[in-house]
Amino acid sequence: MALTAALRESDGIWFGWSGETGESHDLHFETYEGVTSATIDLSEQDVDEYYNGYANSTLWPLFHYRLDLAEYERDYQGGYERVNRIFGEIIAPHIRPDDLIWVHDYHMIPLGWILRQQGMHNRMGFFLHIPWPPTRLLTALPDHERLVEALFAYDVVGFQSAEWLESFRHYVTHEMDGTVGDDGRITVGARTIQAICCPIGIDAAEFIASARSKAARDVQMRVLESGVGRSMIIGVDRLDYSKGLAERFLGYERFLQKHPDRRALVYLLQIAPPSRTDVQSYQDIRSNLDALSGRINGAYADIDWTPIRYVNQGYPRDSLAGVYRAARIGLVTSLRDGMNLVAKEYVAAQDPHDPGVLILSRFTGAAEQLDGAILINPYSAEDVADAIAAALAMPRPERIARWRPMFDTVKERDVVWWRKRFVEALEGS
Ligand code: ADQ
Repeated sequence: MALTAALRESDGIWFGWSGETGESHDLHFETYEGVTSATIDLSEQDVDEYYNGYANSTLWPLFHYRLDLAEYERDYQGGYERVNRIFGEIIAPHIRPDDLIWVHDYHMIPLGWILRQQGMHNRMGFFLHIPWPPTRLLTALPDHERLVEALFAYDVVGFQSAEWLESFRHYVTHEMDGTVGDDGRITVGARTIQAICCPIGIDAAEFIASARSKAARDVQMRVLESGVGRSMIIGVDRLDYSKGLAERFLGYERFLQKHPDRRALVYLLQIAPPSRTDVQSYQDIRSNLDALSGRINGAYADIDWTPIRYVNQGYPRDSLAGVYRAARIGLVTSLRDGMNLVAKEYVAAQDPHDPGVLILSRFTGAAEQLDGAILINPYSAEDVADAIAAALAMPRPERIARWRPMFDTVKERDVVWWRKRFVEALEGS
């Protein structure tokens, strides 16, 4: 979504995995709403080793500080490098000498290096959507040097927050004998690259318009009517252990314990569609949350009140906008998150005259930008419970005073701002 407008304007091509399995690596071209995509299928072994394996069972947990969940298998690493090589060899003949190449996320770190090996001299950039881990965690990855060295094939490397950029610089200066110049450029050996902080935004104009659409208003009314005057707390996340969903439920439970008089005045709507269901740790989180929500509802529910409404499906964007607008509190408890766009969507969807309160984990990239939120430590159930109590009691003038600057940031630093900032750096201007 973030790249659609950029690709349309620059007549660019989106290249990647089709999401399908198949034995041939033929390129399929497709044009939809002015954007051309070129995709290939991957074999089952590729998907196991590369996508479910190295990308989502090794790099994702490690980069989200979950060393306990990271799995190291040589086959996974081999699959990751093999599939990146396949991507590189297939796309190389379609690249013109003056094309800008923008590679996205942890699945594709070595792609730039592979393209350089094919003789490409194009300007190439890489953007990491997830956190960059502290050096001492990253060094637990076998062959971490090889992975980071591959990033030096790019001209520009972008991070979501100043914290992730700082961790990257720390690694480069401590593990690679690199130097950071006064202009922020990083040199290792003969290569100098630009590493920048470039926080991603949402399509704010579109989201604000969605929140005012008839579809959103209908959903907002439906939600408000079903809540019969109770304040709603909203959580929207892919079912992923990095999102701190168990911590969210436990923090909310602590609030219910501490404030018996306010119990029936509030409820939590958690929307969490399953993701990466072939990976064991994702199956575990699902059963853990089913049990936890069942236990909390069993312990506190009354004949006319259910404390947690837990929904495992996706919704269209305008419906989500209506749900956000109906919520008195937006609750984001990620244990680590590169950015967290849900926080920005929640802010964009609010009624300017009566906005809700954003409670935001300090461990998200978004926390660097949204300081009008109540910032919390999601590992502390007390902290989450106190924030819920404070948000429910917050008078309207304070809610507006906190929300307004966040709204301005979400609007100004939107997806267009993000894309321009990165592409300008990539063009070398
Ligand atoms: P994600 O981990 O997927 O993204 P996030 O930034 O919150 O996390 O984006 C999720 C998106 O999915 C939001 O736009 C949200 O509206 C949508 N979504 C979630 N549940 C939904 C549902 N039930 N129905 C419909 N839509 C739903 C990764 C990184 C983040 C980073 C983004 C972008 O992990 O840290 O912010 O990339 O760079």
